[in-house]
Amino acid sequence: MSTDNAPTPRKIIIDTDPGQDDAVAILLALASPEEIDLLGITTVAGNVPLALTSKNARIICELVGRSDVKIYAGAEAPLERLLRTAEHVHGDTGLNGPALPDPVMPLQDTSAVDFIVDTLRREPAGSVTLCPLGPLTNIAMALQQAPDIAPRIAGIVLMGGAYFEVGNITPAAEFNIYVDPEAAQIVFSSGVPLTVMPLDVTHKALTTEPRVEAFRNMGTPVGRAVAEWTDFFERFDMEKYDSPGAPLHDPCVIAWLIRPELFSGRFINVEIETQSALTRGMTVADWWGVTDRAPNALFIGDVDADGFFKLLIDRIARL
Ligand SMILES: [Ca+2]
Repeated sequence: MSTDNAPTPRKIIIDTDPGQDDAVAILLALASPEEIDLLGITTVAGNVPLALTSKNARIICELVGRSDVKIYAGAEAPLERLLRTAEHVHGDTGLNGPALPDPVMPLQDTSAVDFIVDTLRREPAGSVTLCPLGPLTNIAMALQQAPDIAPRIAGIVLMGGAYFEVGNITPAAEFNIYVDPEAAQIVFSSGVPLTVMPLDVTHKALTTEPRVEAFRNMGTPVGRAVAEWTDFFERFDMEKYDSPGAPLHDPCVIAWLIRPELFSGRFINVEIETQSALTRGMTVADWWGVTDRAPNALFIGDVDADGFFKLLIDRIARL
């Protein structure tokens, strides 16, 4: 096959709080070198505290023999709030499910924020995409510390927020935005092109039994780990939502980079509620265009779930 017309893989940084669904997103990226050039992984406190998200990111990379991936620890707490975690969903380690060995690969000495800033200043403008899969603390800190990076970011493709599905951690707010709404406000007002994967779309990407079996039936350690991760957090979501499976939130971000045609949404204005005790962290999405506020985000609303899982299964099977 000629490589003359092969597109250059997109350079990305994954900012993450693993999390079983974060793990699947990272694996999808590592399994997709044609489309994705993973420059590094930055970790943030979210689903579990930073020490565990930083450990889990290394466990995930080592599971697939990728101890060469550079992993940078980031913020231990939100900008202005106490950390709220989600062990009730993800388990006490954040990565409950299969028994996996403690990692031996090191964390990098550089902080996550410095890595993000340095990378964006070093790489050609418009060539690096940020992929936040947790609270937006690191991204906001980078934008605050180095405002010059904003016009150099190709885009931010993030999992967070909700409109029609409203909240999962409070009646009004999705977890990632709720944990650090001030950081989210900085990101959503940054002027950087945003693509948002809210609960509205992730709740359509459910881990039904045949889909989980497809992972299990790969007969590989990675396929088995993905099935067991999914089994673990599925219990919580299936009971909560009375649904046939759990939403696989974070892989939607990486899948969009690889197969954007699987998704559809609207380019709209999205603002973050930071003041109200009742609706803190709500993504106020002008889906119906009832304000004059300028659009700032491609807010995804739908996904071809079968196509999404076919992509996931095809790619994870490579690992
Ligand atoms: Ca996450």
